[in-house]
Amino acid sequence: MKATLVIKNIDNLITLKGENRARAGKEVNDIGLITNGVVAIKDDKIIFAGNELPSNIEVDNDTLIIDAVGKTVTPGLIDSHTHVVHGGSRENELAMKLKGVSYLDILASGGGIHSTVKATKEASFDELYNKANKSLDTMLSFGTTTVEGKSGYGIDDFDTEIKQLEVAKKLNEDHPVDIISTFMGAHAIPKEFEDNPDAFVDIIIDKMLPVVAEKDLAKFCDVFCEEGVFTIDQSRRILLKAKDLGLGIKIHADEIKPLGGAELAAEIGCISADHLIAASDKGIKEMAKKGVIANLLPGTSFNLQTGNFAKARQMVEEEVPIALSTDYNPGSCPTENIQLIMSFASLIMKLTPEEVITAVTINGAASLGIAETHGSIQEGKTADIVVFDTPNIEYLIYHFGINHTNTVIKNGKVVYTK
Ligand code: IZC
Ligand code: ZN
Repeated sequence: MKATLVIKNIDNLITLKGENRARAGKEVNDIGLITNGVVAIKDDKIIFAGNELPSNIEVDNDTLIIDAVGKTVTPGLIDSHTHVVHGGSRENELAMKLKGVSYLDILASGGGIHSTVKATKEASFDELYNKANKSLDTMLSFGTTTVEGKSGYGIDDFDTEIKQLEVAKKLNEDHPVDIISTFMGAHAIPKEFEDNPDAFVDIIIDKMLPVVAEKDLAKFCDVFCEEGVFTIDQSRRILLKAKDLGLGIKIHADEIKPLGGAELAAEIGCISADHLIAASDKGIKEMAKKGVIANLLPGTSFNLQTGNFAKARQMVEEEVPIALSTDYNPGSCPTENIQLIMSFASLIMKLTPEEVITAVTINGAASLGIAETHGSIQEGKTADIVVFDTPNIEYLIYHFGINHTNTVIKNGKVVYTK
């Protein structure tokens, strides 16, 4: 078999070798580290990862060779919670936030998500496409090879919800980074439904979700379950309908107020519950029991300026599998930089480098239902790989705030070099 690409002399090759599923608890300590490693790729698949190329793998003049001496190689990073397709920006909220006005107060007064809804409605398909395309370029430069992207800036304007999902679909076809779409019409209560939010929930259930499922516009459905947004009961109704229609289900749970979102995620079988800053001890235990992935977003905690972060160590002790994402959005986490999130996860939430790397690779893949094909460097899996210009993963996390990416390989092709 002839290799099309070989990465050789890798100081630290982090394979995440093991079963194609989310990892939790102590098993996360084993990230499949190989020193002085080599990876061989044929077309878009990994054909070998280990110490010495076996004799049945041929290398000739057409094989691209990358020398990774002094470098660290990981699976392509997976950013499994973003709101990447949106119009406008919200830096106008900064002055208010600095004065102590909270995220939920800004939302309740008609700003926040509502201002992005307006900007997204007003933006053309091409404007949304070009803006998100630029963000994907930035994400790729930081080592992200797959992102999840949510709708939710049309809310009751279903055409805008569909426009967002179609932009994501086109970008998935055109851009090297894969986008997996989530329908999130239940992102805010539209002003017209303030006195009767259940009527909007009915519209999502009866009018929107069936179309999203029928047109195959999204793989997942998500709800912003939060005080002043969607209640536990409303979230349950929406997500159960989505599940019925064959969509995977996710939830923005206990981000700010402890409503019991973690418990609901366990009850109805969400693949992930995201944020969890205010999750209860009981909710964490129930998530562990059901294997719900905790998708933690420390960049959002940082941006909300409350000083509250998810109880990541407790979740690890309870054996909840953990993913980590940027939550890239214009309001509560305007950054595409997953490496910064990895540093926050370790320096603030006290996750170990092994826990962090697992969270942004195989566990991120599992939270998107793609662990069979993505998230680890193993024979037969998709060749999505990052070469970092760092001697080890500790350095990648500890030397924070800069871009350590040297080379990104997507589907077996070099798509970014420094
Ligand atoms: O635009 O504020 N938390 N949704 C829930 C967001 C943040 C995105 C936004
Ligand atoms: Zn979010």
